Amino acid sequence: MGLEVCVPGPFLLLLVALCACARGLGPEPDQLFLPPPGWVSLGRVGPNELLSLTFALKQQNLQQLQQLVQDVSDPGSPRYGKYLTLEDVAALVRPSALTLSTVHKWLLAAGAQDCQTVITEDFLTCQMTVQQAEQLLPGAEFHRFVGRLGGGRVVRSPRPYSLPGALAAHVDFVGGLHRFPQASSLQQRPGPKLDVEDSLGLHLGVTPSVIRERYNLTAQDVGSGSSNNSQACAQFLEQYFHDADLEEFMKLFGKSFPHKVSVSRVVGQQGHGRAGLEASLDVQYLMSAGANISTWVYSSPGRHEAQEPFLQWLLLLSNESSLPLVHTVSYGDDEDSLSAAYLNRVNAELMKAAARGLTLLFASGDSGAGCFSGPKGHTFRPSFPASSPYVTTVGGTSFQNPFKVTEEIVDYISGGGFSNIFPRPQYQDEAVSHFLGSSTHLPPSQYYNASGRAYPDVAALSDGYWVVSNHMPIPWVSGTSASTPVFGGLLSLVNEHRLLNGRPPLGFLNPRLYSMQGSGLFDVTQGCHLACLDDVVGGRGFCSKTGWDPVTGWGTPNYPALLKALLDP
Ligand SMILES: *[C@@H]1O[C@H](CO)[C@@H](O)[C@H](O)[C@H]1NC(C)=O
Ligand SMILES: *[C@@H]1O[C@H](CO)[C@@H](O)[C@H](O)[C@H]1NC(C)=O
Ligand SMILES: *[C@@H]1O[C@H](CO)[C@@H](O)[C@H](O)[C@H]1NC(C)=O
Ligand SMILES: *[C@@H]1O[C@H](CO)[C@@H](O)[C@H](O)[C@H]1NC(C)=O
Ligand SMILES: CC(=O)N[C@H]1CO[C@H](CO)[C@@H](O)[C@@H]1O
Repeated sequence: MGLEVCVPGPFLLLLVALCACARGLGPEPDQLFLPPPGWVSLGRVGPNELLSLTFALKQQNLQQLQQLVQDVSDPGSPRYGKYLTLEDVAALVRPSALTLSTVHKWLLAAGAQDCQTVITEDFLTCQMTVQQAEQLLPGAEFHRFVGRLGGGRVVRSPRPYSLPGALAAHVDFVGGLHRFPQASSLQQRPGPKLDVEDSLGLHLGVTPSVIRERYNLTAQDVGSGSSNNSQACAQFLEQYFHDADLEEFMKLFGKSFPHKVSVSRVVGQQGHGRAGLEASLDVQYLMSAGANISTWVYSSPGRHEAQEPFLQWLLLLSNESSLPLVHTVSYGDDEDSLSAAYLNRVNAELMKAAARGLTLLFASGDSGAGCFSGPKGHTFRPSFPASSPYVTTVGGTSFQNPFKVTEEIVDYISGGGFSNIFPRPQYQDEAVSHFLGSSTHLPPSQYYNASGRAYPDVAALSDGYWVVSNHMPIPWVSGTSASTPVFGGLLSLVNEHRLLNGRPPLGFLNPRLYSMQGSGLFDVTQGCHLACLDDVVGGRGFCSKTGWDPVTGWGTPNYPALLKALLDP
């Protein structure tokens, strides 16, 4: 049975078409449901095994929410900083009584047990047997898959599901059927060659003191402990950090600035396995940049085999009234692998967070402009949620001289480009038009959709980090998952000053960021990122230039100047 999932594209499309005629189209006909390379089917799951599926219920008043987000995030608006509470958001978006009762009745009749909701009532997570789930969602067929190197097991359906016609208007999508957890793209790159002739003022890779020196932080630029400030990073499948690694990291690299040596709160479940490089990096650098600030870690390993860890994190956000102000996330998927229903709903969730004044930072990805080989040839390949207009996306840079604290240039892996789904938001209209109109070597226009949301918004160093993982200091770790917690930590320091001055936290940064036109940031103007290795673009995507560009955004933080630009109002 497992082999069936490996049949190539055209046959699968036919299969989708057949299922669609027979059963009525499901909410996600465009969702990729092939396992990514490395995942192998262990066959069908027994009918009596228990599953936990997540139902995304249709929300209300999204237009109104969108307007509110615009108002509370625009420093020129009288509503700037007047954020909504989770309860306010719930009152706005909560599904209609008809939606709630229709979905509840449907699930009850199918024998679903133990359904859990969230404060906004727009998600339900229910337990049921495989047999009940396959009856509830005609077309679905649950298989167990095992991931690369035996890491991770999930239950997913390699066939599309559908919903009874009467439910279509009430359910956006069902989570836990098709999307596979993403592996981290962080890598250890070979270190550059050191020329020992001139060893004066050299460093051997990026450490907290190198970060703090480059971004102009003094030892006094840390959290004071006298505000309710806090920050968080999120970990997904099989990624755990160890307290002992954090302690050792701070012993080795944290001598020059006051900091905390432990995480304030872990939300969700940390597994007991080996530490993950990604998780270790995120925690260690968030707590070194946003030093002495209370730090939470969200750990969503996918408690049940049918859960989507990223979706679980979104549910946690909607189920907790008091949350850290800044969140950094290194998760991303190819936009083209996700259904429109899923993309739009996740975007609405990110909008909910923006309305509450949460700052969400996402890594821009580690494949430059990316590459998709479609029927009409190659195109670039945007990544999501990096391409959402409601998050701040962080790209990556390298030192011009890898052994010195110098000017930064593009790190060629830095993710960037244009969404094929989300149109260009108004806040970046001027910056993006200027880039497109003044760039002298744009890639051919068929490679990207110039009318889409362009990213990243900002950048920070992403190359050559030291990380302690499983008691081992590891050098030359690289990826935009390094730049993201660094930028997040600095924004937490800005929030610290804002809170102490009686200002609201920064919230969704982009409208304000683009109106600043790059003040408080070091512009990165040298280098291009990678893309399709074909003759047309010659392996190159976009190139950075003066001002905003889709490789490093507005540039990297100059903390004292950034603080000044972001302190008032
Ligand atoms: C939301 O929080 C409540 C109260 O803590 C809990 O009972 C419920 O299970 C949570 N919902 C989900 C989907 O986990
Ligand atoms: C910050 O760093 C840059 C480059 O290292 C330097 O030119 C500048 O004077 C520093 N200070 C401020 C306040 O910007
Ligand atoms: C660091 O935070 C603690 C409280 O968590 C506070 O007592 C201390 O003064 C802070 N250190 C500095 C240098 O502000
Ligand atoms: C380009 O992006 C817009 C949204 O920004 C979308 O409506 C349009 O369909 C896209 N065009 C192509 C050819 O994908
Ligand atoms: C997000 C966060 O850290 N909130 C804290 C604010 O302060 C109250 C009272 O001390 C805590 O209960 C919250 O957890």
